[in-house]
Amino acid sequence: MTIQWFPGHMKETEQFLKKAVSNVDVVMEILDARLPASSANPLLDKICNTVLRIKVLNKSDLADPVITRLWIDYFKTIQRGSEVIAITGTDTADTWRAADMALTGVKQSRSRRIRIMVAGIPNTGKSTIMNTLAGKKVAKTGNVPAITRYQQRTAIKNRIDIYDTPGILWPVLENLNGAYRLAASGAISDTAIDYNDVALFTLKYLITRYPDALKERYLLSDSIDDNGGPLILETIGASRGCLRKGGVVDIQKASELLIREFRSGKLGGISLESPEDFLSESLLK
Ligand SMILES: Nc1nc2c(ncn2[C@@H]2O[C@H](COP(=O)(O)OP(=O)(O)OP(=O)(O)O)[C@@H](O)[C@H]2O)c(=O)[nH]1
Ligand SMILES: [Mg+2]
Repeated sequence: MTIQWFPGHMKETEQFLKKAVSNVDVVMEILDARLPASSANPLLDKICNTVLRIKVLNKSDLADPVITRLWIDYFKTIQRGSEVIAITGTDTADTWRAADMALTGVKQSRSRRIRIMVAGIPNTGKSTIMNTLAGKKVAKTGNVPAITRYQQRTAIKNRIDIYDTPGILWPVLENLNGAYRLAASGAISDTAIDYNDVALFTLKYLITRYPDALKERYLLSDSIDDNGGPLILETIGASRGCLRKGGVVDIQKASELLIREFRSGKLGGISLESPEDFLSESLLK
């Protein structure tokens, strides 16, 4: 199965970013801390290669803190020179630490305001971060992708202007594991994904890496098989009342429930990829 989602406003945003990027002082690239490699947009690498950029692993409250630490080390050592920070975008102190890090390399001048651009894939928390820095709600946010459709500038304290931009993906999501992780995280519209496929992909990972979290949340028996995804969905569906007429488990509903609960952190801090996964998958290409 392939997953693709590149609506028109993303192409327009790509064109906008190409023009606008040379006029900003620094770009804060907002990644999803649960999938820092899969949520890195290769288009942004190309567009931003001449401008100062820091990586912000947002939603770190939803990620596995041990894996997030590994990612920070990975970016600092393997990708030498990358400034990187993990934050929770609703936390003011965290978010200002990220902004201060972004400003470290910026030459400041009394005659001009500083321009920070916030960019990344959909639903990683860009507008939330702008709101937190502004100290009030200036942009709409929401837990579905493509909430922001147009760029928006907001003046904040310390003579800084923040430019929030719509989340963009790239036309072909060639890495299928990466596409599934994006789908599980909520970066891809529900209309472009098959929930059952995404739930089975997510379960396979959870069974291997987070079996205890899975067992605890869904009261599963002690032994869960590596290929036990379909059975687990049956169990979740039956215990949570995801039923069709005649009491048959509705696997679609059970899949939606699992993904919804993963996205909102009900299973605890979970990361969908580690640097090791990323490196071994890159070698397979
Ligand atoms: N748990 C958690 N939720 C967050 C965090 N940051 C943002 N969110 C939530 O994530 C969802 C997406 O946030 P937005 O700020 O709208 O994301 P965006 O990147 O602007 O999305 P687009 O405009 O669609 O590209 C919202 O429901 C936010 O409340 C965070 O650090 N932790
Ligand atoms: Mg937004």
